[in-house]
Amino acid sequence: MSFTENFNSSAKFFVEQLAQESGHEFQSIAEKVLNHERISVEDGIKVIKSNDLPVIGQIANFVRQRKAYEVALRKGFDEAVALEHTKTVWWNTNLHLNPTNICIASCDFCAFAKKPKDPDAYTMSNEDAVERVKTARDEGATEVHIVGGLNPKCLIDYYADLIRAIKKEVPGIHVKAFTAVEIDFFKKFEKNMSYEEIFDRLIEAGLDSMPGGGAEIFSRAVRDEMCPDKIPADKWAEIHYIAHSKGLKTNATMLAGIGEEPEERVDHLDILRKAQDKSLAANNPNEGSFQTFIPLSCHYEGNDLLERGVKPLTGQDQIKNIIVSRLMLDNFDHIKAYWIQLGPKTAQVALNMGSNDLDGTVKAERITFAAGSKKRSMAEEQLINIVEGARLISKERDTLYNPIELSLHRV
Ligand code: V47
Repeated sequence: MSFTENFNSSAKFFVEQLAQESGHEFQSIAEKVLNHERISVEDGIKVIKSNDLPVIGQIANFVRQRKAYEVALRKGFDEAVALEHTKTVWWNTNLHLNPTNICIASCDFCAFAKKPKDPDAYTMSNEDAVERVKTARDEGATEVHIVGGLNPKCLIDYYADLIRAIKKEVPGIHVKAFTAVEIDFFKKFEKNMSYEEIFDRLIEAGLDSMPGGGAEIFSRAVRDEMCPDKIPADKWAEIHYIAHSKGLKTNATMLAGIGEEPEERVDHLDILRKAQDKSLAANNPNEGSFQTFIPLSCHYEGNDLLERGVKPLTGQDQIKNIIVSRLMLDNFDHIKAYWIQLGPKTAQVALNMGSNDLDGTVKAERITFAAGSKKRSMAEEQLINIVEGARLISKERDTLYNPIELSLHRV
């Protein structure tokens, strides 16, 4: 029996109806979605430019439900569990660790980075960083998410030692670390090492997966204006491809609200969709590929973007970024509503508009906090309340989306 025969939801009925409404502006997108056909870049632009949230939100909600069902079956769960996953929102218990804020890059939106002589500049010692991970583990963390500034004093030796020390003291923790921008930075100082060798070294030290930062907006024009030092889209994608070939799961992000046009957001998603096609076709060990997409929303304290006339995202824009990413990224299993940047209430709305993940407890977020976010950590009960308030089922996961009760990383 097919998913659509077996699965009932108002989102499914809505999309089926819409697919028959000849003349409706979203009829052909509904038809494509029902038939598992990929929507085009032009379709994505139509969605992102629409203000009809109830319609596009229901289509994305249907896609979220169907994707959850298919992913569950692919992972070997039975039909009953797959149906439960159509109503499930995942979250994890995690720690964000930023070992250094010293950064030689100059990204106009970033309020976290400091120059070496800045009184607020810091670099953590190995012992200090490990202590933070130990404390987080004692509080239930299954993951440490490590990213830092581009600091010429914190290169591959510093980080390999750090990961090794973390794994020695806290063996059960999953280490998700380094953006593609950092991997490229390490390589610049290791002239004789290839990206492959950089990954081999870090994996040997204990690297388990990679986060999705540093993608910003792939558009060359916006990159040149906002973050000229950052590696271009093809390099970012190449580094993730190599990580995938090593059997790592990685994530991908898009930072919106930095002066880009809606079309440039859809192009960004198209680049990611093609990159994922390439990795999936490669049949990598451990299904090395992208796992989750996270639409980010720029915050403006500590930068001058608003003074320069950049238009901040509205709540509607934020939800549309969730919707369009769920519709465009048909080959990504998960779309994250990153509550730190959306705020708990918008994140809650996103859960019935395409997202199936909230990120986690996070504990000590610094990057968005430096730019003005109000909260940098959340208790598990609050995460559960957000999910249940959206009338969905809350489930704790590990980094690789194993339900916590089945996870090797369980505390
Ligand atoms: O790469 C920088 C962005 C990213 C600002 O992979 C800003 O699971 C908002 O990548 N306002 C870091 N955003 C965060 C990130 C992330 C977060 C959660 C989960 C995952 C994951 C990844 O934050 C940076 C940059 O794109 N950023 N400055 C700012 N002012």
